[in-house]
Amino acid sequence: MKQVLSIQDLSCVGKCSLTVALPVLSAMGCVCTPLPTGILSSHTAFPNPHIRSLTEDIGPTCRHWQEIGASFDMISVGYLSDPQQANAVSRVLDAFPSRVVLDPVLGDNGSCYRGIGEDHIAAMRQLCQKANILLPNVTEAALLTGLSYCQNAGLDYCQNLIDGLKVFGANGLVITGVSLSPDTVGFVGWEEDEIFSYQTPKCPSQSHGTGDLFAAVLTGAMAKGESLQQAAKLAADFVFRVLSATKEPSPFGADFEKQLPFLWERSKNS
Ligand code: PXL
Repeated sequence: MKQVLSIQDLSCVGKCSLTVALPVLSAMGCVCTPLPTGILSSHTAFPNPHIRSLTEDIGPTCRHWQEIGASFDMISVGYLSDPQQANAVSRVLDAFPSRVVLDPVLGDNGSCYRGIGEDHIAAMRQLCQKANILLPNVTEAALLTGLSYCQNAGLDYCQNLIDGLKVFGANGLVITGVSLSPDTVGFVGWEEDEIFSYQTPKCPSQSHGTGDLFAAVLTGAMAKGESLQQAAKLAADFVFRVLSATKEPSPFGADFEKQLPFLWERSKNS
């Protein structure tokens, strides 16, 4: 089975990060090894979460993995609990060479998530240089490149974001949350000098954690041999199904569980 290392937080309340990556990757027939960057009582859209950063534990954990011969086909990186963590994560990527999908979790809808400041953005820029695939939303692409945020991102604006992101050296980019017409949402990507895009109908209920669902599906599909474009399309189709079946937009997260059989069906032969 394909081995995926998922480096991001464990937020206990509010489905996101590891609490969605683990079930999604299992449903895709991959083994998901979690490396929690921190444990939070909830994600940061709830006020005043209790946060324990696990920066100090990352090095010893990886040294043990090296002793026992662990290895990974793909590594997915998401939310960091503090900016200093970027160095520790960078060393993990050096210790376990494999393809790296980095979702530079910094913000959404034009603003930073609670607790994310300039030092965090600078640290994420450093880490971006270690990624094969970058997976920002429009807000994160703007924060990383220094371009101003534009809510109604058209293809020209996305092209500017892509040009700015190419500087980090990844060989593939997917910008999520791009609405190319009033009733649709999806992604614009770049790989091997080709720009590609894909849209699904926009659902009234936007929910927390959908970027993390997208990242998990994309990583699992690539681990199983799909191209970046095909993997991103499967991720967008999955998020659309999840949001279509989610009754209420909620910080507690989207109801992805009932859609896991779709992923199993789509992944079982690859
Ligand atoms: O879904 C992105 C995310 C991940 N992890 C934590 C978050 C957020 C977004 O708010 O707070 C802890």
